[in-house]
Amino acid sequence: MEDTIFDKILRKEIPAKIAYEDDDVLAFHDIDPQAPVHVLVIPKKKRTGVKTFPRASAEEIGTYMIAVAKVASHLDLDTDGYRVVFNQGRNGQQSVDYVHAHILGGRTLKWPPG
Ligand code: DGP
Repeated sequence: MEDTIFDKILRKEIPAKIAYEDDDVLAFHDIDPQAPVHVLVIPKKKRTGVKTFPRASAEEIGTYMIAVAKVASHLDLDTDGYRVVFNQGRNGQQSVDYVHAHILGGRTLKWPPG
């Protein structure tokens, strides 16, 4: 698997503003925020994208998704709400081949997305 910028952030080789960390995930603020709160959550066990999830266990993906919700809660977004986005592949505009959940909040978000 190709080494990505998120592998380097996880290894603390390059800096990021960490929002949350536990045994399973690392969450850090997006360098190009699209909302007042824009945090990326990556699993410590690397997966390149959502399309690999069918090859993972329900426990692995369940643990990851529960952690995404925990991070949103930790960011105090439960009351007003938020959006979770996964970009997958070229049409999804995925630019980093390390799976990451975008948590967007802090304002009313538009729908549909572009
Ligand atoms: P995506 O298009 O879904 O692959 O989103 C990748 C996101 O990663 C994008 O919103 C910008 C963010 N990003 C890229 N490089 C860095 C970085 O070095 N640090 C941080 N904090 N975010 C980054």
